[in-house]
Amino acid sequence: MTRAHNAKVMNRFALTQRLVAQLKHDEAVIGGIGNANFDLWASDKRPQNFYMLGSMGLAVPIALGTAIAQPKRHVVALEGDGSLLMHLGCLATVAMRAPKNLTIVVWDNGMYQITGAQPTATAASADLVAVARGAGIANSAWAADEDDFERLFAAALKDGGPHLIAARIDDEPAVATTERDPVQIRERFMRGLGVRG
Ligand SMILES: Cc1ncc(C[n+]2csc(CCOP(=O)(O)OP(=O)(O)O)c2C)c(N)n1
Repeated sequence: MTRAHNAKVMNRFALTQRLVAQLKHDEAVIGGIGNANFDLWASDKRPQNFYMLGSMGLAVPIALGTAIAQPKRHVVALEGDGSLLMHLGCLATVAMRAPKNLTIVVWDNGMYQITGAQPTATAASADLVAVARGAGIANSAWAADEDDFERLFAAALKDGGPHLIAARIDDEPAVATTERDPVQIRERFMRGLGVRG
């Protein structure tokens, strides 16, 4: 079992591209505020992607609601460590509802990068995989390296969830910024999910 301190430090954009390349069935992907959704936007502008603007910690709650509303569709949440730390309670709710079609990916760079790289608690002592397991998400793991990340994500898409995959990442800034139009983002996502004509 890989632990936080011996997981390889990887790159968020490279991993996001690998993740998107595995999507084949119109899976929904919810990008959390800032870098998580910027790199998702840069990887592929799928209509099933949703880009959270403004508030931290909402990728998992939005993904949970989507997974419950559309149980046949796999739903992926991409969230930074700082944002997940702000909303840790959502992990316990995910475990309690236990949607089989939900995968959470945490990008852990140990900092609030986009607001000036202030350190988060994961830089000191918090281990988000241990937290997720404690909340009741048994299928929670650190990705040891890029290949392990791909393997864990493929297994999550195939096997019953919920799953949480944590990746240690470097401090490279995101490669692009998402369009800042919440109405467009919402409308495209709803069309992508087939709930708006
Ligand atoms: C509720 C809330 N508090 C504070 C902010 C300001 N803020 C925006 S992004 C961010 C840091 C996000 O950190 P993390 O999720 O770890 O992503 P990173 O920037 O490291 O990629 C902060 C503090 C906010 N947008 N919403």
